[in-house]
Amino acid sequence: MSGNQTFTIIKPVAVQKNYIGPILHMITEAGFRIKAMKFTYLTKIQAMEFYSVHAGKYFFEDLTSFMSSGPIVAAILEKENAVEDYRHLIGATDPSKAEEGTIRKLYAESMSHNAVHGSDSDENAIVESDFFFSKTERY
Ligand code: DGI
Repeated sequence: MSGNQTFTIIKPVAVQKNYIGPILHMITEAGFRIKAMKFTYLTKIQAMEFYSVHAGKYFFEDLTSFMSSGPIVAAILEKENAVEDYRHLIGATDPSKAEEGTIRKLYAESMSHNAVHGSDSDENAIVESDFFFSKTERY
């Protein structure tokens, strides 16, 4: 994978509220191309592995329970400067601090139910994409 890709998850609460369409629309309108995508879910153990960097933090139990509470959409997105531009499109982790027009400002409920995930570095984009997608599942 090149540095032009990032990885995203549409989180359980956003899927449950029928925001998949509007969120994907914002993603494609912003110029990202979808290179891989699946409707899937995380078990509790998989959620703990995916977010292992946060193990031991006070919100880890809530975070991993939430992320394994229902279906999600996982996707690999491509665009020049993908990681940084996607972090800008999704907005701050805490939606009350997210800029107007960002995905989290529009569709997130709270810090822990913040609608979407976006990789925070090129390295993590690779690790996270590999967590969900095999070679044959990518274009
Ligand atoms: O990359 P982000 O999702 O913006 O943020 P992150 O990687 O620092 O944290 C991953 C997720 O963990 C985040 O989307 C929501 C949750 N989280 C992070 N910090 C806090 C938190 N949840 C609560 N309740 N409180 C926090 O301080």
